[in-house]
Amino acid sequence: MKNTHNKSQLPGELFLPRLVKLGWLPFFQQQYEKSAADSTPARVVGVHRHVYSVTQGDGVFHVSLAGRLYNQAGGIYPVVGDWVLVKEQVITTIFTRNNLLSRKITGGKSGRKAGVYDEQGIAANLDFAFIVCGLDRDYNLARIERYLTLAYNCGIQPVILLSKADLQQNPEQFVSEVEAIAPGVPVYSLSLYDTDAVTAVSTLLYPHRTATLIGSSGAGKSTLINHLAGKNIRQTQAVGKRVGKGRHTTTSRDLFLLPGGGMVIDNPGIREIGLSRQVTESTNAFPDIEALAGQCRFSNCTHTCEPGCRVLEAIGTGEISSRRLNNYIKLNNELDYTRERQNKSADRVEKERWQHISKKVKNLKNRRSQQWK
Ligand SMILES: Nc1nc2c(ncn2[C@@H]2O[C@H](COP(=O)(O)OP(=O)(O)OP(=O)(O)O)[C@@H](O)[C@H]2O)c(=O)[nH]1
Ligand SMILES: [Mg+2]
Ligand SMILES: [Zn+2]
Repeated sequence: MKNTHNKSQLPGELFLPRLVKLGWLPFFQQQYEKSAADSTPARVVGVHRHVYSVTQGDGVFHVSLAGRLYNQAGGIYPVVGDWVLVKEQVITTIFTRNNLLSRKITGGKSGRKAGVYDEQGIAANLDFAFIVCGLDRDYNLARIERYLTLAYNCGIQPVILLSKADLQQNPEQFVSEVEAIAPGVPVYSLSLYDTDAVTAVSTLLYPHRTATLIGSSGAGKSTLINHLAGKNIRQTQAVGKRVGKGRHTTTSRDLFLLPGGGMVIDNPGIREIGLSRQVTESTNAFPDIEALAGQCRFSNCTHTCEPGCRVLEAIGTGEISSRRLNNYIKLNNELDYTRERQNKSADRVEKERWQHISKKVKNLKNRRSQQWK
């Protein structure tokens, strides 16, 4: 590494302001002060198999990961946005993260055993998760709710960006619809042709906040990054031209410093948004349903058929749509399932699931045969 600042130089006039511009916080400073004197902090801006791009604010350096970290249980790998300590071109420490946006990748795909899942880190130490959703065929309320659940379960503030607003005559109508399903979440509509909206988004990041952009492939994430950066730093591609395996134009995760301050992380489009719960006491993506659920007659109400269910009552009056309730139940079942998996062996959960299903089928058969008697 070009810079070999030692610890005594760190609070120095040159080095510290550079790190602060990259999102350095007292939380990391405290960790740094407890670390070995001969290594220097840097932020990870790119991950490419076994090579990591890091910066200290003046250019990008390529470094590798210490074998000791590879060999720790399950391997501990840096993700984009991580703060690390570097010594002689090797990452020796990954600082404890402020937060980590991660998703579950379920089994049955890419050669993984069915039912077994992995946790995939997307980005770390974030101020916002920008959920990008196009106002074209991409527009889907249930998917937005899923992204919100993902962000909240990782303890990250979501912001919803409705891109391609120029394709709609009345984009404000979509903003209102999304605001209704995302209470308290900022919602913006954006377009290639509207610089004001891009400026509004960039002020969220000022002076040194970090956001990661998540959304489907073709939603316009890289296009927005180019607009925020004021130049074409990312390749973009028309949705219609994406064929076969090359559907994702962006294939790597990279962090960019914006000219006006702040940082953005571009990601490949996400196809599978497996939910993971990291923080237990988080804001929920469904505060309206949760508030009503607290008033149901039974504390363990499933809001499917119980008498005195306040949620079903709200469905009846149109206060809440049945689409939203179905998605709430679905996402919660998924979270319960993954949480159970964390506590029990995979085989046991699977066995219990099948026992539960066969019991249900048996009950159904009994009920049917009684009906015919
Ligand atoms: N009409 C219109 N098209 C847009 C807008 N923003 C992006 N697009 C187009 O949408 C297509 C996809 O944009 P990208 O920025 O490559 O999408 P992406 O989300 O980065 O996709 P991946 O990298 O595959 O995840 C491109 O052809 C863009 O020109 C917009 O505001 N209006
Ligand atoms: Mg892209
Ligand atoms: Zn209920």
